[in-house]
Amino acid sequence: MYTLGIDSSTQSIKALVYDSDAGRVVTTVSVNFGKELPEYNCPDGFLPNDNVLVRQADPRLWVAGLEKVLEKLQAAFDTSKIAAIGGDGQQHGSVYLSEPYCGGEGAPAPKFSRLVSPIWMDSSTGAEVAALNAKFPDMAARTGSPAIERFTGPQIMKFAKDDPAAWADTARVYLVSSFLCSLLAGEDAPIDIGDGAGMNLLNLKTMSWDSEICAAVAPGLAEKLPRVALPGERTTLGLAPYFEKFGFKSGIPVVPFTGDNPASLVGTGADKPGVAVVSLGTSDVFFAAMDRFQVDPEGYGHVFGNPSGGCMSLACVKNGSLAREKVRALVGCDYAFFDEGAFAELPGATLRAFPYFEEEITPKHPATGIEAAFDWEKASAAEKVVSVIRGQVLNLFERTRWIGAFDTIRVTGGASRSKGIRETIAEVFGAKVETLDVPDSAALGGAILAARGKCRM
Ligand code: XUL
Repeated sequence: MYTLGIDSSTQSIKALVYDSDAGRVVTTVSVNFGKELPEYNCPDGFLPNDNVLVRQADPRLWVAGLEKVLEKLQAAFDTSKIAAIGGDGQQHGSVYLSEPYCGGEGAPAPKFSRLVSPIWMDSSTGAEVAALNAKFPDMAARTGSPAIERFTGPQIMKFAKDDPAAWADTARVYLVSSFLCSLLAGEDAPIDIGDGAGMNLLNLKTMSWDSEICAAVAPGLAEKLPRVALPGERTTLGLAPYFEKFGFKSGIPVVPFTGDNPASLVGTGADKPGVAVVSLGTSDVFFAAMDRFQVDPEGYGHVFGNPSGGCMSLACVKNGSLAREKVRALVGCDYAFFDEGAFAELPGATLRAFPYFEEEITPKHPATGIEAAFDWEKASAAEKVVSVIRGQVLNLFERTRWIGAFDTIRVTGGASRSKGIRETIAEVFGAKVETLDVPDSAALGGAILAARGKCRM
C-alpha cells in the first residue's frame, strides 16, 4: 500500500510517498516557501518584522504551498495509487477562521478572521505567559509545560486582548497541522494530542481541553477549538473531491495531522522509549518517547502526546539552522568547510560560543548576536565554526538532562549530514549516533500514521 505524508515545516512543505509493504520511501517532493512562493513575502517562512519578538506568517502561504507540492507530486508519482494521507505541521502556529472549515468541490477558500498566523518563533507574549503562570502554578503538571511564549494559548490570549473584534469574529482556531488536514478533508479536522499539547490548553491527564485554562485565556475559547483526536482512533475524514484535480481518488482516508516533532518521533522509529532523537532543522530539537510523565524542573522542556500512545519529552532551541547559516555567511565559507576545514583542522577543540541571532527560548536569552567565551573577532574561521557547533550541542545536552541519559541518539534534519556535527553530538552526549536513511523523518512519520490509520478501517 502507498501512503502519503505531508510535512509543512517552517521553511518548506514536503510530500513523501511511502510503500508500507516494503517499508521504504518511494518519492519525495518539496516546495521552498521563500524561493517558490515569493508573493507571500515569507523568505524564511515568516513575514519580516523589525521587532525580533514578533514572528508571524501569512497563512495563505500554507494553502498555496499545499497546492504546489501536490502539483509536483502528481508529476513525480501516480497519485491515484495513494491509499491514505497523513501529515504534520510546524508546532504551535495558529490559524484563525471566521467559521469552521468547510471545503466542498472548489479550491480551498478558508475565511480568515486574522490575516497573520503567529508561528513557533514568536516570543511576543511575555505578559500573557506571566499572567497564566501566576494564575495556574500547576500549568506544567496539567499541560506538560509551564506557559511558554510561542505556545498557542498565550498567543490566543494576546490576540483576543489586542483585537477583541477580530477574536469575536473567530469561530475556529486551528494549528498549522489541523488547518492543513481540514483543507484536505474539506471539513473541520481535529487536533491530535501530539500537537495539541503544544498549546498550554490540553490537559494531559484527561486528554481533553482544560476548561479552566481555556476560560482564563480568551472568552468563548473552548467552543472555538476543534475536538481532540486520540492516538489510534478510527479516522472519519476522507479526501475532498477537489483533490481529484491532482490525480487522487477522492474519499481516501485522511488521518488527523500531528506536530512536526511528534511525527518525526514516529518517522525515526523512536516512538517507543529507549532511543532519543536530535533533529537539526530550523529549530534544533531533542526528543524521546517517555515511559513515565515528568516535567522539566527548569521549565524549558515539554511533554507532548506521543502519536503512538503515551507521551514524549522535547526541548527546542530556536537558533538552529538559520543561525548556522548566518555563521557560515559571517565566516564566508561553504558548508563543505565545516567538515573538511573546521573540524579537520581543530579535532578535540573545546571552544564554545552560542549564536543568539533570534531571541532564544532554551535557555531564555535576548537576541544579542554571538556570545563567545573568547575573543570572537580574533578567532580563525575554523575556531568560529567549531565553537558555535560545540556551543549549540552543549546547550542541547545541558538542557535535556532532565529527560535522562541515552546510549543511542538518532540524528535527523539537514545539518545531520555533517560528519563534524554528528561527531560533536556523539562526544558531548557520550552516545552512539545513528543517522537515518530518510532525511524527511516528519513526512515519513505522517505517512506511517496514514498507513496505520488505513489498517484500522
Ligand atoms: C517545538 C518547536 C519547533 C517547531 C518547528 O516545540 O517549537 O520545533 O515545531 O519545527
